[in-house]
Amino acid sequence: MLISRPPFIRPSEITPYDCYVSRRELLMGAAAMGLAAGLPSWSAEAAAFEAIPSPLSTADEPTPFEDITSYNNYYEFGVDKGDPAANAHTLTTKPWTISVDGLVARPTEFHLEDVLNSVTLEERIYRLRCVEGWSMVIPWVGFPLSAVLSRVEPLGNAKFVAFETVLRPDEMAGQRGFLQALQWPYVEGLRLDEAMHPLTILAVGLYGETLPNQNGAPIRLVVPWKYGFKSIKSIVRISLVEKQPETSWNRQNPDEYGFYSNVNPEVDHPRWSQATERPIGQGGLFAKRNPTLPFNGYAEQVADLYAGMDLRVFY
Ligand SMILES: Nc1nc2c(c(=O)[nH]1)N[C@H]1C(S)=C(S)[C@@H](COP(=O)(O)O)O[C@H]1N2
Ligand SMILES: [Mo]
Repeated sequence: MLISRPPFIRPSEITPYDCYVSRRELLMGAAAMGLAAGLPSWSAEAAAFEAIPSPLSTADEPTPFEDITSYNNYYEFGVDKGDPAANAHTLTTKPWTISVDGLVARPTEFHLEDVLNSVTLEERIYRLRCVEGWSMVIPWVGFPLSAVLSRVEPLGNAKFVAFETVLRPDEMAGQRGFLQALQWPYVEGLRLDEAMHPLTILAVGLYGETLPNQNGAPIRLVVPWKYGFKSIKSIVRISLVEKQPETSWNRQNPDEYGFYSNVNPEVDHPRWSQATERPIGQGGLFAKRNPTLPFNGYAEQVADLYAGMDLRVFY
């Protein structure tokens, strides 16, 4: 079962969304009174996810849980939007270790549980905007990537951060066989200042629950001002490097996908416009399209990172 629920409510009586809303209200009230740390756990599994609501969240209404967990991109489990929900249960996510290495004073292999015990989990409601023209608003549970990076002490010559997804063809159907959609493992990268930005998080849950496998369990990146494909899933390695690292989609199709991948309504994808987006979970294919905002609505916080750069060249 992907979802843990309070033990005293039968699963048939609630949806995860109802559960989330009531717990969120409880936490909001508790956070306002400075009490969040003292709340009772709902269950052993959910105990880690008494996340404190973050002021960095958008005020937009979250996309329904069912849509967030059934309309996915995770090519290790197939190329259709429904494939990850159908196939990703084959990935073992416990135990899980993440190597943080490269140009750092203290290269470390972290056990995920140890990381979770040492950080404050926050609920961050961020917009995920996909290059194919759809968007979702997702209540992630996570913590700043900077919390992990500062622990390994990046050296002065570290300029970029490279990320790697697990390589496990035995457990990932899309990594087996003849026709490979991408080169494995899936890799991504950020400039060090982008990686250290407070909006950049590692997510371990959504809607207050453990991250479902199809959404990148047990730990995935979320960079809210960039297109969804930068948000690499099921991370096992984070390396501090001097040169701009390779990224999966750029390697596959460099004309369509650049290293920066900032959401930019003024720069079209070569095959379609990026000016509007279709919100998932609001009336299907007939939903009203919304105008796409520069940096996905986070311009005030992140535009400075790109001062003086021509974002048509660095797309
Ligand atoms: N390892 C891995 N990470 C990945 C992908 C992938 O295929 N493999 N797809 C990316 C793309 S294209 C998108 S839009 C987002 C989708 O995240 P979601 O399924 O949680 O909405 O994950 C990104 N991270
Ligand atoms: Mo995507």
